[in-house]
Amino acid sequence: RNIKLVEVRSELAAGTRGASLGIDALKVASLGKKSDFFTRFDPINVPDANNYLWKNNPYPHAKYIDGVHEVLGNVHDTIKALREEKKFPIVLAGDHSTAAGTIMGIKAANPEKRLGVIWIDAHADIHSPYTSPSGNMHGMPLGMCLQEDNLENRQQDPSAEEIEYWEKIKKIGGDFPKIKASDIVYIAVRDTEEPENKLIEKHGIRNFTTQEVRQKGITQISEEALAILKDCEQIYISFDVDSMDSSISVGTGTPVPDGLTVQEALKLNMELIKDKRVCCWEIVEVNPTLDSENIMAQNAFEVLESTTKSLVSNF
Ligand code: DIR
Ligand code: MN
Ligand code: MN
Ligand code: MN
Repeated sequence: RNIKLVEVRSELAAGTRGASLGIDALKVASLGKKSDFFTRFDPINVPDANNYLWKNNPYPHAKYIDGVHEVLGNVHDTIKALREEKKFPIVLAGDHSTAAGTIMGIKAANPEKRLGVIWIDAHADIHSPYTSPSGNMHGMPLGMCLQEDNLENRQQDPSAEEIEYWEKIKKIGGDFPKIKASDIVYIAVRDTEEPENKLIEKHGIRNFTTQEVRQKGITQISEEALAILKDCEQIYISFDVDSMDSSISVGTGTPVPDGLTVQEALKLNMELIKDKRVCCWEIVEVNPTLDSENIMAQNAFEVLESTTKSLVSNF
């Protein structure tokens, strides 16, 4: 595969500051492990909009939505261009909202191809400004791609300006749903809110729990996950490092217990990425400011390096 490394120093959409430093923490981790991983790539840097952090932010139900809109547009443009060149983007990002830009770019490059998503995360990230309890937009990327407001389970009252930006974001890459809810597979999701649960139930979105991963083993879980996406012609894998257990996931904004071990996460990604339909892989939410020993980045780097090696035979 023709890999292109993409760096997105996003952080506006996380609840805790510092995720934009995650990429550099991964690089520090690679040096500690004496790995030549980063010397092999000439990465593309997607412009962030972190200057919005110092602007007035009057959007409590969709925090920094003006800046998030700008970053997602940039991510979309980059990923679309790479996919048109048949490149395989490996995306290193900060907060998880960027995954929506990635999905929109993949879809825009090949609108006729049905796109499946494997979402490895402690969280379902399927909120909208009408349902999010926090207003943090890293909890909304799948809602953006589905063009799903989930008004039946409305709990918030976003302003006209917030809604205007939300409508613009959902249209990046074209005014249509980029994926079908039934083409989402969750792995290790274990911290959701009620409006999300209702949507997951309504669409019958499958979640493979940590316990199920452990019981059935990586090979079987991968087979089952890919079988759910059997009618999809391309697959995107999104790896939020908080899918890993909170004992490992110190350096991330929202750690949750009962998650995957590093070995489980690593083997899972290595196995899934072997499917020829997988066309993009993304790792997000490393935040070294929460982690004096840089443990999170070291573990995340192991997953990144092993998964990339699994993608190319002669690494
Ligand atoms: C929570 C946390 N569901 C929210 N989401 C996170 O604020 O929407 N996603 N941390 O990664
Ligand atoms: Mn996430
Ligand atoms: Mn998460
Ligand atoms: Mn409110």
